[in-house]
Amino acid sequence: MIKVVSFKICPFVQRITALLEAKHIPYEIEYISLRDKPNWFLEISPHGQVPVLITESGQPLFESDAIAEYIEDAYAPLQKSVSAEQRAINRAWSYLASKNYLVQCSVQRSSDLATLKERANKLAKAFAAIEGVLGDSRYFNSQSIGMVDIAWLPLLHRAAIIEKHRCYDFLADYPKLKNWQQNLLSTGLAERSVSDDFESRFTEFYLSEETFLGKGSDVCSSQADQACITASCC
Ligand SMILES: N[C@@H](CCC(=O)N[C@@H](CS)C(=O)NCC(=O)O)C(=O)O
Repeated sequence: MIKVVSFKICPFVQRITALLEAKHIPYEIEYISLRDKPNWFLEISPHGQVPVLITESGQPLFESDAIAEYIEDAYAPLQKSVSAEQRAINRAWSYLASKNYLVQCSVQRSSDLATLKERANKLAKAFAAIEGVLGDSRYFNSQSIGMVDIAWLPLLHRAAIIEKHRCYDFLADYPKLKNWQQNLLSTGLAERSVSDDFESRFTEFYLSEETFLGKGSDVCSSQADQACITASCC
């Protein structure tokens, strides 16, 4: 059986587990501490990062983009008859998501409003870009879930958790993205691709007393703050 080496709140891992879930591919998962990485992990992960996926034949794979492409190539494709051109387009929009995972993490960890605004601007560029190409279909330019949906799921899931716990919506300026987020979340893939305690682990880290978002009363104090954080006024 496939094995995924994981860290509970890692978005790169969630992209991989979401893809496995979407394709109904059985897998086991092993969580490790990134502060105290086991030797066996360092031997199979050249850069010491999760996710690592160990294939059914025992081959360790690293780098989430490569792992996602392996899962798509080695198992029945998520969407049938995707042309080479469309596959390249899908990969490009997927890379835009994965390049912004750490950006979103840094936004969420910002300790003050000025830092949060500066970092959120970068994330907003990616959101604005995809807003511009989303159509009226349920998922990314399709009525069925595809690779781009899976790549964007961690970003949209995390934005939803922040919105639920704080009156702060990273997607407020992007109606199509918001709609896409709701459609994706309604599949249940977000929950199925993380551990049962994901939300509490996530909020403990990103909505702690150390983060601006965690100091809820400051963020929620006025609608003006909310608008200013998300909009181009920043
Ligand atoms: N480019 C890597 C990034 C993965 C990554 O940054 N993973 C983080 C956890 S979310 C990690 O393992 N950090 C530990 C470290 O860098 O030492 C990928 O796409 O797989």
